[in-house]
Amino acid sequence: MFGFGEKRPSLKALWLDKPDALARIERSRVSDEFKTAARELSTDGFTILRGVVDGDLCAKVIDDYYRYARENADYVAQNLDEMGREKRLVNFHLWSEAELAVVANAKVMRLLDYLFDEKACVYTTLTFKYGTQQPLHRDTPHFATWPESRFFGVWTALEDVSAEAGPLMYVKGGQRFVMEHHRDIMRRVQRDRPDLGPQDQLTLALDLYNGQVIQDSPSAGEVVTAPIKRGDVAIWHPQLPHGGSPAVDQMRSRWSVVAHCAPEAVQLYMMDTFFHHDGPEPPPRRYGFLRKAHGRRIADSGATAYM
Ligand SMILES: O=C(O)CCC(=O)C(=O)O
Repeated sequence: MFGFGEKRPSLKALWLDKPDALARIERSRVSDEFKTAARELSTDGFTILRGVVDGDLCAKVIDDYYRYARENADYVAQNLDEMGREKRLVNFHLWSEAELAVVANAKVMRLLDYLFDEKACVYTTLTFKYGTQQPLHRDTPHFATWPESRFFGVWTALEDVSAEAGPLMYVKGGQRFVMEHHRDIMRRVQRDRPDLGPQDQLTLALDLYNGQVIQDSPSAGEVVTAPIKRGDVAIWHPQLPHGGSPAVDQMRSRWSVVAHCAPEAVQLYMMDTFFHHDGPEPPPRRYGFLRKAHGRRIADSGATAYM
């Protein structure tokens, strides 16, 4: 029986989202640490593995970033925000071997294999020097999969995160928050705004989707911030509303890298596909792989660039 507003579990749901998930975790032949992580992801949508990444490796990523910034000084200068801070850097793991080692961490990847029940790989990364202060959002429109929910955001702190720097925040248990279906949002936009071109309709659909997450998801659970130290790795469920809390000190660094991970055999799709693709079959493949690093396939998902 499923109550009003509850989502009927799909046959293709991630096993963590199925009604027998907790029993399956107890039966699993994995470490207690992995069981705890799976349990927290199933109930809260969020977990932290403490001290998984070596502190010196974290420091090396930051050193590499400064080397990159020196070698690309003009490009960096063109990518500052209104306060003079660098924007987020996409795919720095393709430039920095240290960052590649962070995002392909063997223990984290083994945990993802267990959570996906398939071999995991790295799609893209974002490296942040400062807190993002991003409003609560779901990642799903930007990392859509067929079957659904084959994605984890894997966020590593490269330094201890100060409370003033805008720590990660999330809605506890918010992965279960039921909102208007994204295809219905798009149909509504197409019906009500035929005057807009396809790109503007897409932007409006995303705004409406994000608006529902910001406005309504906090009623689904407590909004909490995560205390994270250098070398800790936070993992969130693809449907978890999360973001960056406001930074009291805007110039305080909050070095971190988030890797977007999926099973090797499942592709990640962007928001045009998320809002337009119908049916259970996946759209055509859209990217291949560059190489293997640390035993993991690394997707050919674009150059190192600010965004
Ligand atoms: O690092 C943060 O503050 C938030 C990151 C985030 O929300 C994301 O990468 O989706």
